[in-house]
Amino acid sequence: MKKLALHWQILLGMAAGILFGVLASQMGWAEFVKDWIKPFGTIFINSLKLIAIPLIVASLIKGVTDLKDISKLSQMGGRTIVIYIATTVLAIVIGLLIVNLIGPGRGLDASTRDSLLNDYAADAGARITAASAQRESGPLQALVDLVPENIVGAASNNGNMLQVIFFVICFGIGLILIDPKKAQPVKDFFDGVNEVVLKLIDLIMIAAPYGVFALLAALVVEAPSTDLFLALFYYSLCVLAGLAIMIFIVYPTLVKVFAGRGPAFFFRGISPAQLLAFSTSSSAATLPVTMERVEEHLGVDEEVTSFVLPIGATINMDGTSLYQAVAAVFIAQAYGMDLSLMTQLGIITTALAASIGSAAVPGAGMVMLVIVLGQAGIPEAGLALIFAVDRPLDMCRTVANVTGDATVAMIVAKSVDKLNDPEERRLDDHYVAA
Ligand code: DAS
Repeated sequence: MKKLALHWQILLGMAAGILFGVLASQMGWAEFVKDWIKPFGTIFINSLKLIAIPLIVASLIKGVTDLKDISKLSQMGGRTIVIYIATTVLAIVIGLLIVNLIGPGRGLDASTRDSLLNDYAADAGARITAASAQRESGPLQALVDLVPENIVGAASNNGNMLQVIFFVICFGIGLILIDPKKAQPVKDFFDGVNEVVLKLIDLIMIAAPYGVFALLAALVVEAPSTDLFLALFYYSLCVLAGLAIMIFIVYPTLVKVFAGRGPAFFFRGISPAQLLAFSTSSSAATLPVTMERVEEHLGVDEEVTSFVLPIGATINMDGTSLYQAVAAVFIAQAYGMDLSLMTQLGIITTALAASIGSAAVPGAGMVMLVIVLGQAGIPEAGLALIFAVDRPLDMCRTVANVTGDATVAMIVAKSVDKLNDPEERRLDDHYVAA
């Protein structure tokens, strides 16, 4: 029997996981799921995160040294950052339009609001502390944080991949500048590492359906009660509507107009990475698969993916920035505050900064939301209002983050004439070949 395409395998794993989670909740097997199923989901995510750093190092060195001259690096880098900022600002504006149009916070009744504030105040407090620690720094802190004092320490703190990327780009530039005879063995070594890592991704992805089964079964068992979703229904609807506009309208349009590829081709290529982003809520864990899909199935040359995608996974979070804009205005509405146009325009810059600063791990977007709230004078305790539904929304905004990165990679590749016709090889055959 012909093997199912990878995205169908993952979808099957997700559906089975959700069904088993519901059954486990009904049958009182929650402890069993937590002790004997959830660990396999954790192992799956950790194996993807484990492979992310070696992949970034090997592919980025290959990508930078293949550029041959540094001017192309700065040209591609500049273009990438500009497009990333443009798509993030667009996402925030879409979020602000939707949340002002629907006004979800105005409908929240006071008793629900107060019970949410009480129930989740402790958790919100912890997040506020975490974020305010990050906020204490000066205006140039982000620049200072770029340069690690210790590369091993930077590589181990996977929330801050930018330091690894910064070091590897410097290393690649150094390789371009030295005697080619001396550089070649180093380049060959990293080419080999790159091939090994890509093969390891194939092997890890064989476990994908089982990994997402475990992740979603555990998630369903641990999900908060449904009445909280009803209380925050309109708020969740605003976030999901905005994310859907980005994922199903904005990105396919950008890919069609600026990369000349149709929506069917785009979604068929990127869907396994989107499903993984949904299941793991982590752009960092999904990055190895995003890179494989964008390279092998969307035709983007490795010179571009190795540069654009690792940076995108850390600083380009369109889904997160849209969510932060909606959440900030929702909380203000719930407190009966009317934000002026100037304050809302200010939210555009703070949500842009907060999404750039958000690490590519689950829940990072909500931690950084405190910066947006603080700047707009919105009570930070309001974080407690949205805590209950954050995880499902995190899953969806991570899909938008990953889809946005793939979109920009295709646009940049097209603009530097590095968008090839992808090999006929379908991913599932490729994985089977592993
Ligand atoms: N989960 C984050 C990511 O990995 C996004 C977020 O928390 O908003 O992209």
